[in-house]
Formats: sequence, C-alpha cells, structure tokens
Amino acid sequence: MKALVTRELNQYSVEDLKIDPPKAGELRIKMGATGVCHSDLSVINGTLPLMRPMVLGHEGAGVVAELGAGVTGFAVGDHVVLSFAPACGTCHFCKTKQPQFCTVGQPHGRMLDGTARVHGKDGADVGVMQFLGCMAEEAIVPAISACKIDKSIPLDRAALVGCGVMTGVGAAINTAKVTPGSSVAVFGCGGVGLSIIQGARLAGAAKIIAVDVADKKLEMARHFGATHTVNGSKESSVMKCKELTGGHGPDFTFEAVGIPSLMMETHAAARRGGTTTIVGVGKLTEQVPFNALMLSMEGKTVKGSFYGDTNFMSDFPMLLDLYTSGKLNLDDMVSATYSIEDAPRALQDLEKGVNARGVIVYR
Ligand code: CXF
Ligand code: ZN
Repeated sequence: MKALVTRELNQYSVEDLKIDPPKAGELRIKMGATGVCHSDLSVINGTLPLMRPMVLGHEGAGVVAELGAGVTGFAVGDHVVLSFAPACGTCHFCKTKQPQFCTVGQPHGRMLDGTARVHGKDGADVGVMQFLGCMAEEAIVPAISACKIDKSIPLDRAALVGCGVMTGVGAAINTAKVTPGSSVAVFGCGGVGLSIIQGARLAGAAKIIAVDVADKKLEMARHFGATHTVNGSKESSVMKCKELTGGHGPDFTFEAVGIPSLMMETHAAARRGGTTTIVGVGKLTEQVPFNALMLSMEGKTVKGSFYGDTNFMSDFPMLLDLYTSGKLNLDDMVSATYSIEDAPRALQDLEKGVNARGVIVYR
C-alpha cells in the first residue's frame, strides 16, 4: 500500500509499504479520506517529537475491511471516523468522562500491544502516528479508536471531524462553553481556528472576532461565521479586540496556532473575568510567561483544550448530525483534494496556508 512516511527530520515521501492483518481488538480500514493537519507537519519538523520512521495521518475516515479476533460492534463495510486518541472505556479518565486522556496507550508509534503492523520493503517496522497512520491506502487501527457513522456522509467531509473540526468546535462548546450572546475572539484562522469560529457561531455568540496575519484567512473566517476581522500584522489585535467590545475585551478568547507570544496576546485581549482557551500546540521547550500581578488581579480563566475535550463516541455523530442538518459547514472546509501520490504537495500547501483544509482521497 502507498503511505506518506517521514524517516528523517524535515523529510517525507510516499512509499510502498507492507501491512499485516489486524490482530485481536483491531480493524483493517480501507481509507476513504485523510485530512492534512498542522500536527502532521509538527511530526515532520520535530515540534512533536515522535519516533521515525512513521506513517503520518491522524484525521481520517474509511470503510471497515477486516475485523481482528474478538472485535464486536463492527461489520465489514461499516463507515468509520477514526479518533487520534483511543478510548478504552475502563481507565480512570474514560470512567470520569474525559476519554480524550485515556491512558491505554502512549502514542509512541506502535499498536496498543507494542508491536507494529506496517513494514518497509526490507521488512523493518514502520511506526504509525497516534495508532492510526491513516495517510495511507489502508490502516490497522484499534477498534477502540473507531466510531461508526452513517453511510450517507461523504468520507472526505467525515474525516475532518477526526481532528481539526472536533478540536475547534469542541474547544468552543466543550472546553470554553461559549454562551449565547457572548463575544469571542479567535487568534489564528487555520482549520482549527475556523472550526472554533463555527463552534462559537453554533453556541450563539453575538460577536466573533477573527485575528490572523493573512487576509485570505480572514476572508475564510467571515465565510464560516466571523462578524469582525483583524489583521494582526497591520493593527494591534489586543487594542482592536477591546475597541470592538466596549473597551473591555471579548468574553472568550482562543489561541489556535501554538506560538507563546500569540498565547500571551490572546490572554491579554480577554476581558477581566473572561476565559482564554489555548488550543494551539507549541514546542515542549517553550514557556508562556504570565504577569504575576495581573494573573490574579484580572481574574481570567486560562484553559488548555486537548481534542476539544471530546467524548468522540458521542461527539463525532453529533457533529455529523449538525453537518447533515446544515448547521455545521464541512463542505467548504474541504478546499482542495489530493491523491496519496500527491500527498507531499498537500503538506506544502498546508505550509503555504492556502487551504481551509486539504484532504487526501483514495481510489
Ligand atoms: C494533535 C495533538 C498532539 C498529538 C497528535 C494530535 N492534535 C491535533 O492535531
Ligand atoms: Zn490534527
């Protein structure tokens, strides 16, 4: 099968790989579509320090092609969206309704039993990102990473729910709990930022201020529900956010890039007593300083949001219901499609920032 693999820092290419049948508790998925996410780039450039070689891809949807021993609840032909965090259902976090932090596996690149299903031409093990490695024609995944969906939903739309859309909409709805009539500012309008904007719109926010340095992204932001836009390279985003909200600052601010200075700006923009949600994933080596006096005096809440605080087994179908009923726009999120052979170009386009979301589709 063809897959996008990174073997060295800042290197990636499409390779022909061998894939084993599923073991107990696993599914073989014929991939239908894989979204291209900044975290794939972060593995390539070392921001996410994962093992190599590794098959990239953690935002995918496809069709069940084979069941490993003991798997129940799935049948060949089922359509599924893959979660980049498996949920065992029995650990502390699963039992306390925070399955995004399930402890069953560490994302080291192997399957849950510590072995590999994917191999190079020489037979050597190749890792997979987040137990999925779904930037590939096929993937072996834990059954506890798959969520069955309605077959009527196009797989290229469904794939987005697996990472970017869930991360963004979930940050607005589950983490920050944006309230009707509130004011919101979103710093960074890539796939995740645009999804936060959609989440804020769904939650009934009255004002949604989009901040980015690219006018094209701001145009997209308006399309997905932003009521105001600020180009942070041309004007002070903090001043402008305050000006647009009666001088106080927005009730809810979100950072969706992963840059410490932008996280500080996002925090500075929020009103006293407001809530800042950090969604962007920065580097392990970087810190974000907060003013020691103001942190208490301003009474702002700072929240980290991982995977939109999702319970994916119920949230994926919920988001897809919102799509089917016309309330969540996934159609325009898919702004370009690529073949797996063309996956390198999809990553280059992501770096250039030309897409809302680029999606790899399979024959
Ligand atoms: C990431 C978070 C870190 C692990 C891989 C997935 N989230 C979204 O892309
Ligand atoms: Zn992602």
